[in-house]
Amino acid sequence: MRLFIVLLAVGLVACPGSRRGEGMNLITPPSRELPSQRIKTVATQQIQVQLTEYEIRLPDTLPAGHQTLHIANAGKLNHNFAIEGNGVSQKLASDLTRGDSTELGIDLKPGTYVVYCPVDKHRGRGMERTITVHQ
Ligand SMILES: [Cu+2]
Repeated sequence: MRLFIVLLAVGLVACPGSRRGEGMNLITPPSRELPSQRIKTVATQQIQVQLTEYEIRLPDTLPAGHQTLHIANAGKLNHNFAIEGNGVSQKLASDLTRGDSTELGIDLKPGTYVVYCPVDKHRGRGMERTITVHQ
């Protein structure tokens, strides 16, 4: 932002100096491209998680930051979703029944996390994954 203001100020100052204003047309376009390229990095993502017997489907790697997990029970039994690691320990307040879905907001820091289903013995039957959060 500061760079943008400086370039804009230079463009305004340079304009009266050049008699026909042609110099300003050369300077202005680059100063507009810089800020718009930076805005692209700000994005809200929703990560899809599917729970079935006996598997948790979600990406192996997730980006750091505040993420929203959309968690759906795509199986027949009741399932839940827990995530632990890097000081995080969260799970859904209530189990998801068949066909049910919910959202879980979570702040992720870079590192390794374990996600699993805490219902009955589902974790030992395959509902456990290790995921990596990258910068
Ligand atoms: Cu389960």
